[in-house]
Amino acid sequence: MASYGLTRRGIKLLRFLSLVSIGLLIYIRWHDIFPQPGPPPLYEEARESENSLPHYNDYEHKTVKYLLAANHFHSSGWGNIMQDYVMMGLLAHSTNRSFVFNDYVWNRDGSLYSEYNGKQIPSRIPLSAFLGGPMVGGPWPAGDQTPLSVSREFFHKVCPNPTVLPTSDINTDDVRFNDDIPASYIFERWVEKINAIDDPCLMFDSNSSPIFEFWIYGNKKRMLSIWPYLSRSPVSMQWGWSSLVEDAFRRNFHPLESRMPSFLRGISNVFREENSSLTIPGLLAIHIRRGDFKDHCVHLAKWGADWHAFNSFPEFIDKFDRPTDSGWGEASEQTIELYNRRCYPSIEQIVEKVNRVQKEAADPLRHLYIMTNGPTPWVQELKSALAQNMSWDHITSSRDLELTWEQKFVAYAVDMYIAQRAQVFIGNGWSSLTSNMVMIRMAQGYDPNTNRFW
Ligand SMILES: Nc1nc2c(ncn2[C@@H]2O[C@H](COP(=O)(O)OP(=O)(O)O)[C@@H](O)[C@H]2O)c(=O)[nH]1
Ligand SMILES: *[C@@H]1O[C@H](CO)[C@@H](O)[C@H](O)[C@H]1NC(C)=O
Ligand SMILES: *[C@@H]1O[C@H](CO)[C@@H](O)[C@H](O)[C@H]1NC(C)=O
Ligand SMILES: *[C@@H]1O[C@H](CO)[C@@H](O)[C@H](O)[C@H]1NC(C)=O
Repeated sequence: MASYGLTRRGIKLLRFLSLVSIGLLIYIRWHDIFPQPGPPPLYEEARESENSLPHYNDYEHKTVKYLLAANHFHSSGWGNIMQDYVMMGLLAHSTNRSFVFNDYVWNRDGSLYSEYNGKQIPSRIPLSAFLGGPMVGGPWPAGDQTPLSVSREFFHKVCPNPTVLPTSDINTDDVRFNDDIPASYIFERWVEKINAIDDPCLMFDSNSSPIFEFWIYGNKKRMLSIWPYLSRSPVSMQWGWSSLVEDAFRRNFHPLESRMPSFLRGISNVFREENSSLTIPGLLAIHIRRGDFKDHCVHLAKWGADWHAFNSFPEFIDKFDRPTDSGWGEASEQTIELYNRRCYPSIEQIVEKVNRVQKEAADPLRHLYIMTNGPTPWVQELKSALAQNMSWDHITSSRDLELTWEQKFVAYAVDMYIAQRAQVFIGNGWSSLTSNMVMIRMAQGYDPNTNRFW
């Protein structure tokens, strides 16, 4: 080396420059591949693999019992869709039937694309673009003999003439609306009914209402009764996300753990292994609902709405005592103010809460992830307020994620995966998206004290 006249410092500089150029190459390549404006993706690869799962061969040649909840929610936010999938997965598993999974359907009219907020979106997305694990055909835990999940297409192939049940068989109006009928009662009646059916091919009528309708998830008195079943079920304990979602996380999140400049991130990401079931140490994830919640929170105040059941576990630190002066479309200024503080907090109120939670945390919180559907300029403002008030190694938000075209349309699942693994999570009590994450965190053994609310 000396013959080239390079000093030690020169060699170091050369090494650094070659690292930089590798980093730059990877960076440029990503930017070539990722932005792909055009029609929304159709997730052909995910669909292809859903329709050719390894157990299908075997299942075509023996009797396997199936349950298809063809009455699942559609045309709704993912939060509500996921609630239904959790409960139907639980029902199938509890009756020892193969869970038949279905797309996340936005539009049932058979179209490829729909319009939402002036933008094109896929009319349906295969469930395996969101989820991994047993819900989409992965193995149940060792020793669990429940048949594996299958796609709707496979079900129709092996079950050309299924028994079709209307849900009104058990979900009478009294069962649906009676505040004294807990979700566990409804669940147990369905387990009994399904267990008494011999036909391996069973589906709920696609024109029926879902068994658990949206209001029951917002009723802690009724819904928390399901917890003894749900908390011990591999459906929640083994809840997992797709490789599409995990990849997005891996690519964007390893930089959190390093102090590398952004153009070098590629190198650290490519070579890191990730254990997807572990807490991310030092990470505080905060869910800030914006957009439709501006009006929605006032509406909730006027109707005196309570938090979602799974945001209301009695052991949680943050609780919501419903004010008694609202209801039937009327609320005082004071009540609206109270709802907004918990449901649509200002930047100042967010800073105050995050500051308090950071101080109260058992272990230091050094990284902050802001999950939100808020507009980018507002998120920027929030980020600088949080950076000014507290000391963080990193602050990242949903708006900063680098996502592929396919990942863009499941971005909220990427956020949920991050929330699921955060050391501490602050959520919105009225959000179904928050409540799903809190429920999964509870099932997966996170300390209840790590689930906080505005
Ligand atoms: N990326 C992202 N999207 C969000 C977030 N919160 C809400 N959204 C979007 O808003 C919708 C919320 O509707 P839903 O899932 O029903 O949850 P809820 O309205 O909070 O009960 C989601 O499907 C997302 O499209 C977030 O933290 N990140
Ligand atoms: C569930 O069904 C499978 C056959 O599909 C059977 O082998 C297993 O023993 C059953 N499990 C229970 C708990 O009944
Ligand atoms: C991931 O962590 C869990 C919990 O500690 C552990 O059981 C599992 O074996 C780990 N998986 C891998 C691939 O290291
Ligand atoms: C941060 O905000 C909290 C609550 O609003 C306040 O009490 C504290 O003084 C602020 N700290 C700094 C350094 O600005």
